[in-house]
Amino acid sequence: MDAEREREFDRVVAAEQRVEPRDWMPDGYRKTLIRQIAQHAHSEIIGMQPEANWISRAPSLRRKAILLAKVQDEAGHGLYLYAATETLGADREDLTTRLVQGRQKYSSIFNYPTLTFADVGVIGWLVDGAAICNQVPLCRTSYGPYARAMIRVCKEESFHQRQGYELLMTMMRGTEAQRRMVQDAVDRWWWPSLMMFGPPDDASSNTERSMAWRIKRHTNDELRQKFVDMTVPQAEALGVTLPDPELRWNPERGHHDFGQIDWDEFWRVVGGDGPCNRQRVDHRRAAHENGAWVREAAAAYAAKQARQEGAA
Ligand code: BYC
Repeated sequence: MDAEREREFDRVVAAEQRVEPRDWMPDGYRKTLIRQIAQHAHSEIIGMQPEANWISRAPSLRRKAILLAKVQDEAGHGLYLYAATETLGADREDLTTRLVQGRQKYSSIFNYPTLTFADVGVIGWLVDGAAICNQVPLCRTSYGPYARAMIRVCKEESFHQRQGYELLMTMMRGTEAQRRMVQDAVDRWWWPSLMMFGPPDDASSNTERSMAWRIKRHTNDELRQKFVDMTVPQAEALGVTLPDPELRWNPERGHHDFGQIDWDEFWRVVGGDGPCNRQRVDHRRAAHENGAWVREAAAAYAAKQARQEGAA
């Protein structure tokens, strides 16, 4: 029976159809999806912190409104993604507990500090740019609820990226001090942005299996290369220098070559020892604890509604 169901699952995946929550799926497929989608959801929620740091200090009402809307979008993305994990049988409370206990990962990128307002622009341009590169192919991922969530997430991420680029363009047309601020932010965020795509293919434990299941549609190195190729002309248009002396066009490969990424730094940050890991997780834990009364009130209200509907 299982062999028959597995054949049907393989057929659906090979035919580029979607696997849906009620369909049979191998345990490993379900576990991999829960791992990846939960990490992705955690990244969206933790990712609210570095930018929210600047909401109260945004330089104008317009920039404050834009930043507020963007950070709210990230919360929405986290919620769609947690909802997608629930369709696989995961429990949201359990996932949050694993995150705050350091038993589940979130993206390395959000463990770096946002030191100036230019960081808001650079996060939009580079971090959201990298996120788009990684997530557009996930609109074709084999699991239906994840693929559908990604379509909306990517539309919103495109706005985020454009707001970052527009912010930086504005600063680059400003004073010399503003231009220096932008360049300093680019210098600090470039390498961590390249690390977002994950370890090199030969050190990526999950890629082969995830590609076979069509959860991932490209390898980490393929997407990283695509991001570099896409970003170089944008940096030129902006008038900033990407901090890599080895970055240059390679006509034979038809791609840009780039320097060696500091993988020791990556693994340190992923392992919990980056500049802001402790602060990010502590803040998340405190927000969860402080929000307990909201969850209790919502549950009490839902129970009351159910009682009233039962009595009617
Ligand atoms: N940070 O076998 P691999 C966003 C872990 S964007 C931390 O290649 P996989 C946002 C990996 O989990 C950011 N950990 O893994 C943007 C694995 O450990 P486990 C979130 C990382 O899953 C703007 C181990 O290293 N995006 O949210 O095949 C504003 C070996 O890696 C990282 C997504 O999550 C990293 N950078 O490939 C606000 C997109 N990279 O789990 C928010 C969906 C790797 O075996 N996720 N690790 O213990 C993916 O596409 C894939 O999960 C990845 C990694 C490409 C990230």
